[in-house]
This record gives sequence, structure tokens and C-alpha cells, in this order.
Amino acid sequence: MNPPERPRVFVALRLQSDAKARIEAVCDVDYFEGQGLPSKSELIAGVAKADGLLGSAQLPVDSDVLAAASKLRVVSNFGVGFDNVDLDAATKGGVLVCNTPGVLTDAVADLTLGLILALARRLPEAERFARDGDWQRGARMALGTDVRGKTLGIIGLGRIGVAVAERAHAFGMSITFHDIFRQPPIETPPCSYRELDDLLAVADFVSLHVNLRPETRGLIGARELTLMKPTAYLINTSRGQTVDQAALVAALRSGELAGAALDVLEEEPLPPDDPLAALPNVILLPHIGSATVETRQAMRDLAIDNLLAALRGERPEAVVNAEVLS
Ligand code: 8YV
Repeated sequence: MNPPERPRVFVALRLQSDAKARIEAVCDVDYFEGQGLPSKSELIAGVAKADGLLGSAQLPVDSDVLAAASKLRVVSNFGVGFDNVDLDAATKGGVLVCNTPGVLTDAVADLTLGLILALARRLPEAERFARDGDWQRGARMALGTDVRGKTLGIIGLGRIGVAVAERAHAFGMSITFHDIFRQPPIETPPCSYRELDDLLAVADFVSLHVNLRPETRGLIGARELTLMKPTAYLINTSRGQTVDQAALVAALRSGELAGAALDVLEEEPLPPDDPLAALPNVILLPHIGSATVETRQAMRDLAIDNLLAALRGERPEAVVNAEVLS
């Protein structure tokens, strides 16, 4: 069947005018005009007649949404993650799912190193003393720790994991990793493979860089946190659901773990009464891993390239379920 002349697209995120113009040049476009993400019913209404959907990687596209979108041919995610989409339902329905890998690797890796350094040098605490005019207490606050000579355990050595390893190597850290897809030691930068439990036992910093899948949901739970050194830190810039947050709170309270830095949470935004917000040994960020001007622009361009290629009936540059094409 020939693709329609002017496909219809539902755009569920804010776009600058040049990006809108690119899509409008070849498609009829409906924009979600509300605040934040569309609700499920708003999304269902938006995609009902759409051939393509452009939305954030936090927008749930479940089987109900897909079932309501009988003409839909592509879900183009603004983000590398695609756990927001029911991939099986999309594939069964012949809907391509696209993402934006690669273009945000450096931004997320930079943030991860920033968090490792911020934890090691107690930056949020020191900043508060300086800002509050408590200079003398700041000068006497507990000392930080060097990262040189410390062990970084990377869970998930994909693009972002490798970019974190490169940076950590430059800071003099030794790197060990766990990955279900690759095991041979990596030479540049040097990274040795370990089973998950061994990694947790030796690492001074543990950083998560896995996709959210059934196997990685709750990957770090109470048992795993017990295996970590009491002086160790956990960094998560992947997906909040990879960590059992209640178990993490308990471990941070009891001193089983020295601290954590979380850019992602089980529930985003963090509920106002969440105990995490009251813990002094936690750095919390509002999911800003990819939030730089250059990276967000590259993500946007790639997400639109993917969308338009799929609507032309071509293979998009980054497609998650390529089996739909065959
Ligand atoms: C978000 C992300 O996409 O790429 C991902 O998977 O989680 C982030 O980059 C970003 O917050 C835009 O929605």
C-alpha cells in the first residue's frame, strides 16, 4: 500500500518553530497544547487519526493507546529509552518504534561523572554552607574522598556505560562492569567483567546504565544493597524503576550505604512527601541527563528524521523493532 500523500502526525511535546516547520512541510500536524505530558485520554484522542506520533520517552504508549490508533505507523520517541512503549503490542500492530541513541551519550556520561564527583566531594553540603553564610562549619565539614584509585562498577556497558568508563579512567578510577550482553574484558578504557554480586561487593561507586526491561526492573533491591560496601555510593541516570527505592531509603538511613545520586526516580516527579527528599546523603535531580542545548537539539532532529523517514516508508536511522519493516 502506498503511504498517504500528507500523513497526519500528533506531536505530544513542545517544539521550536523551525522543528514544527520541518514536520508541517510534509505532514498535517496536531499539537498537544496542554501542560506537561498528555493524559491517557488526551493521547488516545490525539493519535486516533494519526499516522505518526512524536512524543517524549516518558509518555506511556500502552496497548490501549495503540489499539485506539488504527492508522498509526510510527511512534518516534524523543529519547533513547523506549520502555514507555508497549513494544510487543506495537510490533504486532506493525507500528515502528524509534528512539534517539548516540546523540545523548556524552551528556548523560558527563552528568554521571558530575554526580560521582559531587558525591565524593560532598558538593551539595558544601554549597549549602557557603550559601547560608556558614563558612566556618563548611570548612570543618566531613572530608570528601578522592576518586583516583577508587573502583567504579558500571552496570550496563552500552554506549553510555563506555562513555562513563572513558571519563572515569581519565580520573584515575579502576573500572569493573557487569553486562548481560558482553563479558570479555575491554582494553580501552580498561574494564574488567564481574558477576553482579562481585561488582557490588568491590565497587566504591556503582553506576547504572541499563535499559528498563523486565530483567532490570528492581535490579538493585535490598539484597543487592546489602552486598555493597557501607562506604559506597549508588548513581542512577538510567531509569528509576531499576532500583527498589524503598530498599534504597532503608539502606541510606541505616548507613548500609554512604549515599546516592539519582537523576531518575521510581515515580517522576518525586511525590512531595517522599522520604528520599529528607535524606541528607542523597543528591536528587529532576531527570536532566540529556538536558543540554546541543543534545536536546540533536535528539529533536533525530526524532524528527526518524518520524519522517518512517512516514515516507523508509527505514529510520534509529528503529527499535526493525522486524516490522520485513
Ligand atoms: C528524556 C531520557 O528523553 O533519553 C531518554 O531516554 O530519559 C531523557 O533523555 C528526556 O527527558 C526528554 O523527555
